[in-house]
This record gives sequence, structure tokens and C-alpha cells, in this order.
Amino acid sequence: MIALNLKGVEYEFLPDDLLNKTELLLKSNPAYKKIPILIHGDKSACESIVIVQYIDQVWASSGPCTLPTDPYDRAIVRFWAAYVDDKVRVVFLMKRNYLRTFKNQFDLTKKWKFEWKRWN
Ligand SMILES: N[C@@H](CCC(=O)N[C@@H](CS)C(=O)NCC(=O)O)C(=O)O
Repeated sequence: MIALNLKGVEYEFLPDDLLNKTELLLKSNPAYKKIPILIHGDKSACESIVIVQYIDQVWASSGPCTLPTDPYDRAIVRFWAAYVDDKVRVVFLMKRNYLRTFKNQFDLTKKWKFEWKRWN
């Protein structure tokens, strides 16, 4: 959305329920079944960095270039995008799964702290 806004491209935002994905999402990104997806006419582009590059190229003459034009600088941006995707997201997902798994224990700890305060 940031890239589209920078380019001044009008778009419609279609939210999706990631726990109950729509047919449109599944049909538009059959490989990963994930968002974001850019639907442009009868075509769809998936993966953030691919979408940003696509937007830069299709709307090249409008607004600023989202990615650097220098090939090396562009490679660096792609490297860090892949790094964040690979490493940071994994940590986020691990934290989410950890919290889900141990939610009951956290609730118990809260209860225990409450009891401790009550008696001390
Ligand atoms: N590499 C992808 C990552 C996309 C991604 O992880 N999307 C998440 C939402 S932020 C998603 O669709 N999750 C649903 C799922 O994993 O089923 C990108 O950069 O576009």
C-alpha cells in the first residue's frame, strides 16, 4: 500500500480473514496462500518485494521510485527484505506460538501473583 500511495495509484483494499482464507486469496496466491497480493486487472503478483518491484516498473513514470535504481543498492534492499522475511518473521511466529502454547501457564502465574499479594 505504501508503494501504491507513493506512486499515487488508486486502489481498493480487500481485507481477508487469514484463519478462513477466501477463494480469491487462494486462487491469487496458490503457491504460498499468503498476503500481500496485488491484483492488477486479471493478473496477480505475490510476495512483498516482487509486488514493490512490479509497482515500480508498471508505474515507472509516476511518483518516486520505491526501490533504488542502482543494481547493487537494489540487491542490498532485496537481501534485507529476504533477511527480515526469513529471520525476523520466524522469531515473531515462534513468539506467537510460544504465547499460545503457554497461555494457560501465564494465566496460572497471574493467579499465583494475585494470591501472593493477597497474603503478603
Ligand atoms: N514472504 C511473504 C510473507 C507473507 C506473509 O507471511 N504473510 C502473512 C501475513 S503478514 C500471511 O499471509 N500469513 C497467513 C499464513 O501464513 O497462512 C512476503 O513478504 O510477502
